[in-house]
Amino acid sequence: MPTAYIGLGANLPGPAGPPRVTLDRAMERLAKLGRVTARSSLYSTAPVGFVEQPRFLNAVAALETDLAPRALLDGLLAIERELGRNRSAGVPNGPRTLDLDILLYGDRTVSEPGLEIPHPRLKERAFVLVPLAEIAPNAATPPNGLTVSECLRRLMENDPEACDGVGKAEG
Ligand code: PH2
Ligand code: MG
Ligand code: MG
Repeated sequence: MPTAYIGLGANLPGPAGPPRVTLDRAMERLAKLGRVTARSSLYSTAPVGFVEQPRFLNAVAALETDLAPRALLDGLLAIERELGRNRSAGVPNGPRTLDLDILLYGDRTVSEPGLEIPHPRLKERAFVLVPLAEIAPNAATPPNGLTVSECLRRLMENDPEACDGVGKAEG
């Protein structure tokens, strides 16, 4: 069964409560889409892309799943909606109650409308690579097979400040 790596992010309160509670609930819901085999620590991260918004909480989960990529995406979007995601408020990269992204799906690449795997910005984003490297440093990233820790090392080489806004959340 393939392992998918799911990125979780939140920086607004939702119906479940503050971002930390939303991420906990999201982890519970993920277990209905497969078997959660690892979850990273929670990280407090400076917003990237659109900076005038609250800091995010980010994490990554490993999910062994029978669901095909598109069905997995549908399941993730349903969890986002259940936990208060409102896409009509849409500032690109703006604040959200919950964002669930497929980062990797085994060694597959997928390029379809609305579904790009690996996540197209995976290698640029310390808020994703740091928690992913915590649980899966040796996972290979298609198409060239670079490991996650190698991607993080390259990001740090190109931008030594990339990880400055990323730290483990307290508590
Ligand atoms: N998500 C974004 C845009 N910017 N910044 C941080 N720190 N964490 C995120 O999850 C995040 C972001 C779009 O999905
Ligand atoms: Mg995202
Ligand atoms: Mg998303």
